[in-house]
Amino acid sequence: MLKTAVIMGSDSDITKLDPCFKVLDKFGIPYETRIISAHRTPAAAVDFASGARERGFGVIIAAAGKAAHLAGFLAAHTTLPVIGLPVKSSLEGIDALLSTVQMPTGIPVAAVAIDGAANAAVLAIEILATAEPDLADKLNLFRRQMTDEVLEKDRRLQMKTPE
Ligand code: RP5
Repeated sequence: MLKTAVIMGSDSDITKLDPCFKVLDKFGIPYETRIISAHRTPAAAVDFASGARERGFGVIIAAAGKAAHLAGFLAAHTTLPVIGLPVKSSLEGIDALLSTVQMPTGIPVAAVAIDGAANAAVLAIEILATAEPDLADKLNLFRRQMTDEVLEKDRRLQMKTPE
């Protein structure tokens, strides 16, 4: 299976990525994690993105806050799909969200919600699953479990609520 790269702009982002790691682990996805900054280590960002496909990566998750250029900067140096994860670090994360999604035509970044780390992982898995039928089966099971959980919560609520 192709690997997933999880890149964060600063070590201060790492706790925000816990839900992402949890989902990747749950699905048995091979991944590598790096701290690479579009602003503080731009050469490393170019090096990583430009060589990522040859090194066996299929998708890149890029988490950054503030003027979050990491996802876009990586996307500029690879044709792998890049998922931007805007981190709430200042201005409620709106700065990072807009910096992540407002990409020029031809260099897209697929963005998830502010601090939406779990969904970044789910989206990465959905991308990988286009070439991995077993992974698609696991995603279907994951969806069914979510559905069952909500139905069960609703059933319990109905039992508590007087008619
Ligand atoms: C971004 O600026 C990082 O991704 C982080 O979310 C934010 C603050 O970084 P530090 O100043 O804490 O290193 O580049």
